[in-house]
Amino acid sequence: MSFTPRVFSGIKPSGDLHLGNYLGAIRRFVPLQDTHETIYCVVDMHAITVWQDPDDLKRWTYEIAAAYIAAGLDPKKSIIFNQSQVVEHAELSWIFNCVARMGWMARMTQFKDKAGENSENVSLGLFAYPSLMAADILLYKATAVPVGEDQRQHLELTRDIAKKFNHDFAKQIAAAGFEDEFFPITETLATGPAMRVKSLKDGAKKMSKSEASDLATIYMMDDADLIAKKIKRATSDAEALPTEAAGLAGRNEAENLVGVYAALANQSVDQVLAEYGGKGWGVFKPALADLAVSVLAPIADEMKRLVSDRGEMDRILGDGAERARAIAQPIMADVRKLVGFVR
Ligand code: AQP
Repeated sequence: MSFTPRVFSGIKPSGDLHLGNYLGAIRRFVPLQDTHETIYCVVDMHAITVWQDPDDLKRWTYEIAAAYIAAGLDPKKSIIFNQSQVVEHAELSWIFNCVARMGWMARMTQFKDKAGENSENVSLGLFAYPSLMAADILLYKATAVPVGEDQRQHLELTRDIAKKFNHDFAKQIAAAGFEDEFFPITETLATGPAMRVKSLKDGAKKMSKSEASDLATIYMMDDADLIAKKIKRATSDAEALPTEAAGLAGRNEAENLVGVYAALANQSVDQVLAEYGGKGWGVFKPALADLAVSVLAPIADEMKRLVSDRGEMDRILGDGAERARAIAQPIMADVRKLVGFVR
């Protein structure tokens, strides 16, 4: 069956946006709006799977929508909205809760990481998170999802849910005149450098909104001095940079910083090492700081301008939600019929 090439992705308003969100997700959203129908969501319902202060939730929702636009998304081309404005996300997620298996969810490494020792005491929503994510994507029959490396396992689960739904309701799908598949088997777009940006303080951990140490994370709204300070103090090692990518093996922190440089400069890791191989951190870190500031500062300035105009942001999110509903509602109507709900 052929599906309209359609991209969906989202970011949750659970903290200040950081360089990992930018390189792993937002930056890669932009070129897709010229080749696909694109839907970019601020997934506020995901954010509340852990406690969020309601004022912070609102502020971060506006900030993420502003970052999308400041990074180059055009709200006329891309649909930009916040998830809770389209109630069908919740409805489809409930149906998927009844399709997905407990064992599938229990295997999710992100749940294990976030729940830690405390798994009896976290919200039921945190456990069911991947089912809501599958609903976000399949509500629009999205064929591709750009995400960072950490989301790969959740995308595999989305495909498992789509396959099981297509299989469980195969008779009804055929009777309704659909070809063999109702939901597409969505592709994960997660290739290139900096798909997993690491903490500046620990090359084994990913950079994250919920990191305790402020120096470990470069935030989109950091000013130039702070970015330079964080990069200068980033953990590195005693050796000079290698001349080829293979020389980064086993050097987590070096691999991370070179990968970030490559992504920010739109170069390959080998190109970066052709320039900096043999040089020390005293040369590389200031160059990386200058590059990071030159890319991030204009985005931060535009984000600040946009968030100060709440009226305009509400208009953009409201318009996006209306366009999202226009795609989602007919698909949801089909799902209800397939499942056997009477209306
Ligand atoms: N460190 C990262 N490197 C590359 N990509 C990343 N992403 C997140 N961190 C990195 C990508 O950003 C998108 C949005 O992520 P999210 O906010 O919805 O969830 P997350 O992955 O759980 O992000 P955080 O920052 O770690 O948030 P908290 O700490 O609140 O859980 C996704 O495409 C993700 O891959």
